[in-house]
Amino acid sequence: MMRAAGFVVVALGLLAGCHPPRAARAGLSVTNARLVLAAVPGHPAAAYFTITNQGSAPVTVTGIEIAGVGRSEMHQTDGGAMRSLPTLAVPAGQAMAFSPGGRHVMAFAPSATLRPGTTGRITLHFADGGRRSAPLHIEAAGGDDAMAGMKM
Ligand SMILES: [Cu+2]
Repeated sequence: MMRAAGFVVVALGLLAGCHPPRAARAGLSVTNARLVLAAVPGHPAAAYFTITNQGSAPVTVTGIEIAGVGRSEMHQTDGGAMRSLPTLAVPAGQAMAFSPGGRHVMAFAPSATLRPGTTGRITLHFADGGRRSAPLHIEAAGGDDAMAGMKM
């Protein structure tokens, strides 16, 4: 019984492609983080940033937390639709961008205290239990609503 359980854990680890990422977080940076509010107050906002992993091991982002937001999810846009990204692996030596039309963080129930021109905070959670925070620039909705036309 113990052996079977151990095998399952190892197999899941291989499937997820995860190595112990603890040491790698030293080389992690989160840059250019911004939250674009929806044109309609209270509608989901979209957050974008770039994560760079200059460590020697891959890291896996397992969740996003944004101060003043009810719930944040990582999404991937595919054509006109989007799907949930439960986790995101960032290989060693690589940068991954969240940008309009691609990966984004959907921020549900943004508080009215998140005003354009102010700076908030975004926190990334990693598979090893670690976290990394960065300043988050709050922006008004531009001409193109990032979420407009998207089908869940
Ligand atoms: Cu989305």
